[in-house]
Amino acid sequence: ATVKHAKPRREDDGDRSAPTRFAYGTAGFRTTATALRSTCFRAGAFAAARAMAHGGKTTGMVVTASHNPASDNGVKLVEPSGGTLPMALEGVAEMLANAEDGDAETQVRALREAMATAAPADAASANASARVFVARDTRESGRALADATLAGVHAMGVEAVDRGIATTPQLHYYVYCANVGADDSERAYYDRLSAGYAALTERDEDEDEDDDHGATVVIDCADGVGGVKLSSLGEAVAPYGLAFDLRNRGDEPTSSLNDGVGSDFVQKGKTIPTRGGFENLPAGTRCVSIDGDADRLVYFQTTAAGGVDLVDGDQLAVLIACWMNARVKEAAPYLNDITVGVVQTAYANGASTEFLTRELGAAPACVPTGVKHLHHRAEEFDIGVYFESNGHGTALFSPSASKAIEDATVEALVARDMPAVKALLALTNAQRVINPSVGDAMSGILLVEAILRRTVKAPRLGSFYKDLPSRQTKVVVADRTKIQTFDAERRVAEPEGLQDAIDAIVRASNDARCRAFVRPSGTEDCVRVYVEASEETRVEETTRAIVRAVE
Ligand code: 16G
Ligand code: ZN
Repeated sequence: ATVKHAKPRREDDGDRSAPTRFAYGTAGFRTTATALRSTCFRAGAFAAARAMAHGGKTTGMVVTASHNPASDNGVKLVEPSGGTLPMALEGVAEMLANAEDGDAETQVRALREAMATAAPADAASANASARVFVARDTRESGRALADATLAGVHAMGVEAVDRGIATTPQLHYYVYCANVGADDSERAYYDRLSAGYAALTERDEDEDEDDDHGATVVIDCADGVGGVKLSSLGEAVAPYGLAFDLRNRGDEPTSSLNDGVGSDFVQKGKTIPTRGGFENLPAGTRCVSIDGDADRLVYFQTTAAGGVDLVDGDQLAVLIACWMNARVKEAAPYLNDITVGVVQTAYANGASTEFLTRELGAAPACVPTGVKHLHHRAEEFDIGVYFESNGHGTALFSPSASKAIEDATVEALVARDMPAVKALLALTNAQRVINPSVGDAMSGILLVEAILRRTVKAPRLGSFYKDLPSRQTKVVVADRTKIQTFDAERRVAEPEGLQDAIDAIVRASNDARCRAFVRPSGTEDCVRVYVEASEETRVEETTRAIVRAVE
């Protein structure tokens, strides 16, 4: 069958005759579902080529457009480590996706031949063991696009495994397990996470059982894949006293993916989901919203006025990093030179940055928007916690930190230093709750719930610091690529004069805590303006002035 290459949305508004290009963007190829068939076929072939290039490993592809509308779709590629595509290879993937129309099959044949000549000696054996796992979210277009992907993998002579419907982090986890020789089944995923949760929340004999009434958390599943998957996870954790009350599971006539529901809606609008009966919950109810592929989460508490106290990614990073840091300190005599570091983006509320700097004794690292940048930087820490304000994030333990924790546990046990043993076991069990490949909403919920339950004076979520008022605004311009930034998107390099204008506006606000930046979106045709200040009105004035400067 020949696969037609339909035209995706054009990025260049200027020259109508110029070919439209697919860009890998901040998180994979993403556009209207109908334009994606041939891209999926080629991306499948590319994932197969990656499996071969690694000498016959398993790679993966997820068909999803995350928090975007139901009519969109996209693909994300997964490396054998379970991680995302190395940035250096995005260009190659783009070349393949943008190759001339009509003959995807010919190009795939060429790619296949190129692979064979690149490593002629072991090409045959690499071919034999190479595999690609393909999964999709619940979008209607998913089945056909997964089929196109599987066909692309087959065209390379590589085994294609249809993993059905899965969250993005699940598929990453399956790929990771397949390559380290661990059980890559869905069952094993729930078993690992729930066993980790059980171990992390287990009470000692001398602790008062009466203190522990278990916990219930209300979850807005965004009418997406989380609806099904969280119900399986819920069954696995129920015996350990954690109950999920799942709303917006995508199984009702009114269900509509990411539409007035989900983490993007709740975080951007600072408001409760429009469906799922959140308005009827008692004030102070602990709730979570995830997105359409379950790789991000934000918490919130309902307020008496029907609003939300948002606990965004910045707040979650603080909760997790401070908890880890406290355990590291408790284990201090046995666990030397292990530091907990946090990675943020320019969007992180200044109050969170100040708080973390004080608590951890060092300023968090700041990197450009997009999970790949945060993840990469977090790997440089012993224990690296990263979150975007929008809820993408996780905690990473370096291999040497994991080893140091193991060794220290033995030493502390020998010394019968039980408080230290307890702290070290908590760090070990936290690693079992955490999906080791990528940030994962399901795993994040278990970690946060366990931390809240294990902390004697449980902090009210979101009570660490008070957010500075802030605002994000979209500005549509003729050509957003004219704006170039540096210093982790905090400063504009081009067009000339714009940064000076922003600086002058911020200075004129006469507010020492006023901060602003401008960056071109990586996912939409617009420029984003972020402003924070100590007062709402200051934020508004400053935003208005900067928008004028950008236009
Ligand atoms: C993508 C990114 C997200 C980022 C957002 C920014 C991943 C998995 N997703 O959704 O991290 O916050 O883009 O969008 O990396 P923007 O460039 O349009 O502001
Ligand atoms: Zn997502």
